[in-house]
Amino acid sequence: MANTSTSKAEAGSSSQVTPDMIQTGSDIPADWQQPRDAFNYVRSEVMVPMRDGVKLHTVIMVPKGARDLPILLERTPYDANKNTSGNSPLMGDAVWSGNKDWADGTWILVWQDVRGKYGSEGDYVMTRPVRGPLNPTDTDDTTDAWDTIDWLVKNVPESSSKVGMIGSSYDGWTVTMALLDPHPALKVAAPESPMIDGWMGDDWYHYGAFRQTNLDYFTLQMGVKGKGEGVPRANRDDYTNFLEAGSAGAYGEANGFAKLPWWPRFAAHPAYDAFWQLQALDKLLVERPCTVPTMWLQGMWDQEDIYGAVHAWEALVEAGHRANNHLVIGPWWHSQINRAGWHTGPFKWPGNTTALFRQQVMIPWFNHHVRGTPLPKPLPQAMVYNPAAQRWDDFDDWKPASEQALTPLYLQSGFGLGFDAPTGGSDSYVSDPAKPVPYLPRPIPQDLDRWRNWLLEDQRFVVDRPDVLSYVTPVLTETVHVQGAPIADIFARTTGTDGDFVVKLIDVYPGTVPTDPEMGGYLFPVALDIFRGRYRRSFSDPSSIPADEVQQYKFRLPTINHEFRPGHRIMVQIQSTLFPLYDRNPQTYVPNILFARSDDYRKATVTIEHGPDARSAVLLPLANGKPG
Ligand code: PG9
Repeated sequence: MANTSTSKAEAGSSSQVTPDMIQTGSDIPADWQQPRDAFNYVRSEVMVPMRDGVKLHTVIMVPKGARDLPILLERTPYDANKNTSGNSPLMGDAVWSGNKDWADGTWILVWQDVRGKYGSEGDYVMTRPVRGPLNPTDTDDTTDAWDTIDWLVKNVPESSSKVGMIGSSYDGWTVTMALLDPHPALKVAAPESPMIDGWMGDDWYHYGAFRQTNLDYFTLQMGVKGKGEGVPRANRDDYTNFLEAGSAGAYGEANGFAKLPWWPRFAAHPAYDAFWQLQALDKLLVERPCTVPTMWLQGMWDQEDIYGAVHAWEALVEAGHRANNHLVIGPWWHSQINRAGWHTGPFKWPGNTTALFRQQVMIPWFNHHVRGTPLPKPLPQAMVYNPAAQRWDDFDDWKPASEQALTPLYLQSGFGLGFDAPTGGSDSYVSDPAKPVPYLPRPIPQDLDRWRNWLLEDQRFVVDRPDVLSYVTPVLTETVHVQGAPIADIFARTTGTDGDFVVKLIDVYPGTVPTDPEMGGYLFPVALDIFRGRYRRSFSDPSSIPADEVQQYKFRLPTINHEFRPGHRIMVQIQSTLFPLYDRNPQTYVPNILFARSDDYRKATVTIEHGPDARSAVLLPLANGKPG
């Protein structure tokens, strides 16, 4: 009984509602801050005013107790908060991988959203052209960088008033824009895989062939102010998705592109007209050269912006500005410099190539220019990784492609390849737009890892296709070292009135590689690119191809530093499609391939000539001259 009465008393008090139990407003307070006393940095978000009154969202991380520190600035369309949102008390843990080495307490780190994206005010314009004919406003990313640096050096008391800029891809483009009229406080810069010319060889086109898988980027970037969605897919295999859509234009318009202002502006300029010419940053850099020490950096297998850094550097060198411009080509895919660099495609490197480069070369060089600290060794004019030797090669005499001496490696009868001039012959294939050659083994889902590594894909997956011609040397008895940009020089006939040419320079590994068994027989494409035939005479004025007449297709392949070793062979592959990355050429001449109709796509017989008057070749810049 005693037990029962106790329970009743307890039940009575616990069933009573007391005032502290009742919450009347929201459980989320108007303003709450996590205590940050233990943090080793102070993070703030500010709206920095530009000259036209528009304010740009800027995140600043200052190491606690900092005095007289340089500022590292990155301007991005990809969300300044995203790179700095880690909630760790340690600055190095709070930032993304690309900044960890910089977050050691010796730099003030600043990220800014470009105009119109994420937290920034104003209108967003895709890679906003410089002020001038394409941009009638008073601002561009050159003035925005200038105004930002001006504000930072006046308003961040812990700063030494010296600024460095880094950033990859679009962010490399913003670094390059800053260099067109640099603020005096900008002391050093590294455009990493910058987008320099969107038509010639970076994100949108390669020599006029449209990179249609980038259509996702249109909706991701311009669908909403923040992060948009890519284009929805009905099939797991993009080969099917793009084939079923027909043209790239039909694909875009089926997915609501007509309402994106950039689409009609973009789609009306398939050729290299003023729209593209006036945005080409290599040309603008030469018109407005600066003295800021600059490291032009890119990946050797940069699947997005393989053209930009090397062409910007070459243009500046050709114009006499070698002294303050350096070139770095690392063994990396696009933007890998900001991630781990232990391996790339099938290659395992002797160490973390990106971290070692950042820690041993890049950051000491930045420190030298903002703090005057001595360099462990001077930065060479060019550092180009040598993948076969697995080491960096340093050059103080690396030549722009225009100054290269070239040795032809000729296509020969019987699908041979060699340094002796061919005696004659030709080979044909049927290019069928209904069965284009895939750029990766199918299925081709949206897979970041496969996309990043596609330029290193083993080409055995296409070697047996009848529409892929493969020419190969005998087994090499001495090293053939290609140092520079190979040039494809192809003489061909087609039964169509337009057509594309894809040329791949391939290192054929021996059948077995005891030290690395997975490389046995690997067909490693050391340099490849695509060229749209209508532009063979002029990039700005396309012309139809006269059916069945031999024409020359001459175009530059990506820059390499590759040793073809004894026991290996060299192969050249030629084909007409690289799908669905590149849109299909209908092979009948139409005004704008983006809007080709289904009955424009026709089979064509393509004939590759090998001499004596039409000697197709790949012209090689050889480090040690012609072998033999
Ligand atoms: N390659 C991307 C891009 C740069 C500029 C314009 C469009 C796309 C990027 O990675 O930022």
